[in-house]
Amino acid sequence: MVSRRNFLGGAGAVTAAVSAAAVSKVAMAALPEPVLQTSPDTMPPLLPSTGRPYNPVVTLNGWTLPWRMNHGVKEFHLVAEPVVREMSPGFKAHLWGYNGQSPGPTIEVVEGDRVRIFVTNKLPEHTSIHWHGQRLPNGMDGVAGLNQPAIPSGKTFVYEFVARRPGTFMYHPHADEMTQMAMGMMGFWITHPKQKHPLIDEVDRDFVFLLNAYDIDPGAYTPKIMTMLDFNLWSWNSRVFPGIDTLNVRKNDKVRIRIGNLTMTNHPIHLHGHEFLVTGTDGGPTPKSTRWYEVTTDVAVGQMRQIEFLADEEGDWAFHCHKSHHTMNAMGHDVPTMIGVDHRQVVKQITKLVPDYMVMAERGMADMAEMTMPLPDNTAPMMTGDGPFGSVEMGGMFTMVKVRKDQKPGDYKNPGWFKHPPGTVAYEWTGALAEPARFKAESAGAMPAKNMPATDIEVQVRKPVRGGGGHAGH
Ligand SMILES: [Cu+2]
Repeated sequence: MVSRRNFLGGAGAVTAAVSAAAVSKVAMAALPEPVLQTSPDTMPPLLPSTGRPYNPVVTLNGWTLPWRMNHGVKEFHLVAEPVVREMSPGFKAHLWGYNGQSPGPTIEVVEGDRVRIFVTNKLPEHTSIHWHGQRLPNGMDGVAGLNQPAIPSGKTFVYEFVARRPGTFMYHPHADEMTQMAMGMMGFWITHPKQKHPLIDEVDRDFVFLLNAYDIDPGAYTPKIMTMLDFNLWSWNSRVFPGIDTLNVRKNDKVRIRIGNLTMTNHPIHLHGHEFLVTGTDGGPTPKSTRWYEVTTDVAVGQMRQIEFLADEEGDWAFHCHKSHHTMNAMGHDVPTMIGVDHRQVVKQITKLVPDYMVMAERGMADMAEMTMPLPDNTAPMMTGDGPFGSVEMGGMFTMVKVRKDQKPGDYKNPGWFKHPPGTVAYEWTGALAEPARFKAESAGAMPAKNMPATDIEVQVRKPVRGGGGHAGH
């Protein structure tokens, strides 16, 4: 729901109220009314009501900022402020963002538009906005100290420039950048082409999201801003699975997805079931001769990537970062690997001291998704998400592209789980297994088993088999 300025809810309200008081009411009255978003839902595409027409994008778990047309200039009003962001159901973070949410709203304009952006600072410290990737006058580039004085708390600055080249851009502070980006200040910017462009195809669905990361201790609300690499929440638009909406499309839709990376590491983004082309980068549309099909594309820090594919296979297709630690939620990374270790003697000793002691990960980590160890009040389970066949055992940067033949054009609603045609789901085999095929060399005894190096160290292990594998043979 988009609401007008009246949002000061949640525990971030104290800081917000204090700094908001510093912004004069008279000054605000002359500005375009700042539009606020209080919900983390995906807003349907915002069709342009004034200015040149274009096909709007859909921001995953986000929204597009409406503008006011003032003598041919598109005027937007961004308010930098503390926000409460629901990162997944039941888990809220106290972030900094724009107009009620983190990330801020997507700004959509058309190539050649003159754009004026009012930026009101309701943070407890100064800020600025850098318009990442844009051609603009040097003094509008937003690097505090270099291109402009920083915007003090309580003040409003104006940025104005012509959106010169079509493409995919981002915006973020360039003042106390480490803190402000770790707190969630960022947003997306799309400049649509003003006419048919030889390198920019029209598509049926056009999705955008930012890659961002947070380090929030389980039970806490505020990110640890000093973290450089070991983040525990890998998010898309400040949401973690199962909080990230699915990308719902109609079969045979041409789909574009634009991704920007404002974390501190690269993310190989992987789509199941389809091949895509990288049709655009931070520098604009890619020449056709440079495009090749892929199923994974790496998005490095500070980059934008635009992928396109024909959604011609029905189903619920996983779409995620391929770094497996990035499809996990809050977890410690210093836990030793326990696979194959028989804890039973140790557990007996420990439970004398700690009655509720629970052994983790002696058969792998999959049990983590189902186990019932109590979590602190405010956090996201490490891996979770119920699918039609059980736990999906994922977190973080994971969602699905849902392709359906009966999804209506322009309908972005989640169609539910895919109904598989009979005989098209992997199933348990209960018949006899055929003799394994062997290579000739193996049967000729290239390395007979009796010559295998023996070990005289007795290791207490159990096979990692569900249902407590036997101890026989030791
Ligand atoms: Cu990643």
